[in-house]
Amino acid sequence: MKLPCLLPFLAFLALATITAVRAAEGPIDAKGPVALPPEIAALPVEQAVLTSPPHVPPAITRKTSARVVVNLEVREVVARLADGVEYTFWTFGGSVPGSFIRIREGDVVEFHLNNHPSSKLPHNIDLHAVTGPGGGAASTFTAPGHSSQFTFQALNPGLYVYHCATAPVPMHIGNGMYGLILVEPKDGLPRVDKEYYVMQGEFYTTGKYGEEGLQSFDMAKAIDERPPYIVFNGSVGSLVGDQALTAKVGETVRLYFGVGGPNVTSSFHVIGEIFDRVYPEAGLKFVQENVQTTLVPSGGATVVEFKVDVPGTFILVDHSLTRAFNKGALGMLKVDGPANRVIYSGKEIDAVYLGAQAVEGSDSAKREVALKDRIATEMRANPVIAGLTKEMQVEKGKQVYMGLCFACHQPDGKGLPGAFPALANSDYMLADRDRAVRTILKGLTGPITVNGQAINSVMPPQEAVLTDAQIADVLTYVFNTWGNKGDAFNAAQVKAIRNETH
Ligand code: HEC
Ligand SMILES: [Cu+2]
Repeated sequence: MKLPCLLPFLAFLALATITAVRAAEGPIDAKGPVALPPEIAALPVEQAVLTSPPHVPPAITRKTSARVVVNLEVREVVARLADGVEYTFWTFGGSVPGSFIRIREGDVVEFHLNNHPSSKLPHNIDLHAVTGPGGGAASTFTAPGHSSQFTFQALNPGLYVYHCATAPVPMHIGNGMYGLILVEPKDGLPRVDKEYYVMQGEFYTTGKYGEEGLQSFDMAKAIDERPPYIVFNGSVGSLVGDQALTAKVGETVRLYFGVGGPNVTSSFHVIGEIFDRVYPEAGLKFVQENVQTTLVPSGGATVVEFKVDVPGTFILVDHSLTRAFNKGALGMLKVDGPANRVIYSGKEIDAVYLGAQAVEGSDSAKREVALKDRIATEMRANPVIAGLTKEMQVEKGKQVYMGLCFACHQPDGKGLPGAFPALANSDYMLADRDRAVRTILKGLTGPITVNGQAINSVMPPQEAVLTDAQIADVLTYVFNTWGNKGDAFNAAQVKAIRNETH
């Protein structure tokens, strides 16, 4: 279903919501600020600090209540969902999840929901921290270019989800309208070294996972609960590489983790760590210790704490693992610092193991390769497209290289003396293109000389790991990087060598 054809439907539902709210609450016309009792009117007023994920506002140090003013802006923004994939997110504060709000038990919150004039739709907010109709939704239905205000007192400490509750609610949540609000207990939380904000949510795109271009919301997939994407912090890769969470050995890390949904629960786990403490379901009264995986419901949250004892990369996942490895629910925590060989030895032995040689592709995968070959042949006839294709292959090949080859040949292609030969300016590689293809497919053993350096080692075969296209891409990359120059490789060439008999 495309957005334009949904609009009349939405307008109808919006009207239906207004009508429903009117029925439940009387007229929704703003009544003007409620006269506050003197003890509340006398509270000191402060502006809430809001942060976008993965950041968390500073801990609250005051020991008494305040009147906290929250200004949250709804914006509809086009942003990256995955590489080459864009999505029109509806956001609280411009990010998915929305801005993190931090208040203290007993605070009186003056909440302003501002809907940006460029928004196409009305929105509201249901904060699970609110005691009152709709968690605030009944008082915050806000048209584009309007602002609503209501006031609530935070009675219960805990970490709470907030979300848009405008019809159709699953669509508003499914487009990214959720976030967390922390109500700190009166005595505060124990001190930790690092705090981070992570939320899981799924996206029901019309296209399948990875299908490029601007994607829109697919209501049928949402009803069937078949999301192509299940991600942390609003996109695939939001917490990997340069954007990974960080900590130092010896530090204690606290994660505020929530699930926006709209439907899918999370088996939240950090690979290589044990949660020293979990506040189950994010009530802040009871602590469970030594937990491997904690279940977080849709529209729910948890708080986990752990000390990081050894350096390395720890992987945040939904332990329903195809969600992590095939749909995006994967993040990283990079820990720096000295190793502790007693707690974790590191790799003790590395022996050569040559795995299964070739894996049969499915019929349709083969057909896809054949079709891609035909398209490639057609495109090579066009010099402009051929030039662009090569550039694209270099980019795709770089991803293959950085996911696999770099570990041995190094990111700069210079190799490691005595262990891994150079690919940058390699006379050996550049001299024979077919041999380069064969090296990747079948591996390479025995003595060779690269730029005058003798080497006699083992390169594992990649024919079971990489497709013909990936091999063509990675070779196009290494033949056109670090000063190397050469033509593009194509999948047909690789395929011919893959099938050659000796
Ligand atoms: C596990 C380590 C390892 C990985 C991963 C690896 N190689 Fe190699 N590669 C080697 C070693 C070792 C040699 C030398 C083999 C020998 O001594 O006969 C080599 C040789 C080569 C050569 C020929 C020698 C030269 O320097 O020109 C090329 C080309 C090459 N590798 C490319 C790649 C590409 C591209 C990838 C990724 C698809 C890759 N390798 C992945 C270890 C590796
Ligand atoms: Cu909304």
